[in-house]
Amino acid sequence: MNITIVGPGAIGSLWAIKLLQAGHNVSLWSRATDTTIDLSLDGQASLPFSNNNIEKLAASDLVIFTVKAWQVEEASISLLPYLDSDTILMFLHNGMGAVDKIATHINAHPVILATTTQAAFKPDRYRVSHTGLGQTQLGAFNQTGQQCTFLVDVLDNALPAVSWNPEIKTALWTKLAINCAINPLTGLEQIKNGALADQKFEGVLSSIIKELTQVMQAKGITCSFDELAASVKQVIQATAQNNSSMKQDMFYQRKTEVDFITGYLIKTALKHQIDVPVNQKLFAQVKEQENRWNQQD
Ligand code: KPL
Repeated sequence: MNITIVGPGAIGSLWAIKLLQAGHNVSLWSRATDTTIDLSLDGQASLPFSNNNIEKLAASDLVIFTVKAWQVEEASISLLPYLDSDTILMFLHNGMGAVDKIATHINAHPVILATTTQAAFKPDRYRVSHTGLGQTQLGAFNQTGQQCTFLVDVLDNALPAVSWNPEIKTALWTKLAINCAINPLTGLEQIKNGALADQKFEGVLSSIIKELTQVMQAKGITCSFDELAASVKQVIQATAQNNSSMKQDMFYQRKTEVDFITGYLIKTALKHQIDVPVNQKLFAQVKEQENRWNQQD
């Protein structure tokens, strides 16, 4: 297939290399002005990718957006004029709500939502480390997206395990819950994910998860406090050595994804008239820091 990866950060670069190695024509679209970008995975020989090539973009059968949630709107709308309506658009990022915002612009295309537990790290622009094996789930955002189940084979062949989830919203909400529990706390405290296993975080984590359970149940998602708490605990253990994406963004004083993580939870809670004071407080604390950096610029 002809595939373009938009936003080759750690996860995007990992997919780019794996898809190229699986025999696909893969190109990149990024903020860098270089026409070629060399990427090397886990110390292997570098592979050259063309970057920001309009002909390759226009010939894409599949465009995978691995930009941050807050970049989805700008990144996708600017590229749509170059794409055929049968080009499949796939979105893979933390948080929820970003794709809903652009639904009317993209609905002519088959659209796929994805979530992954693959872990990758990019120490610099050219090197990628695959730091944890995980699973990727795909699901349809719209009706034509439902005809794209064949993508499971394409992607699984390149970077297993990939599966189709007819209830992708449930998987996205579960990942959102994990991010609501881990990201703001690790960002504000500047600690690794594993530090949240300390007893001193038990109370706050339990309150975050209680609020999440209420909102998810109001949305019709089948889940219980115990199940969510077990998932959060499992991810804290499995990613104990990780610096969460929000910890890194806050360390480098970059814009975070909090609007699409805790912010999305708060918006949904409001619609269902559910109080989420603990998540609200964490949201306000992260936003306060973001606003402070903006004022410094
Ligand atoms: O998705 C993550 C993130 O850092 O954004 C988790 C699952 C918390 C792993 O670090």
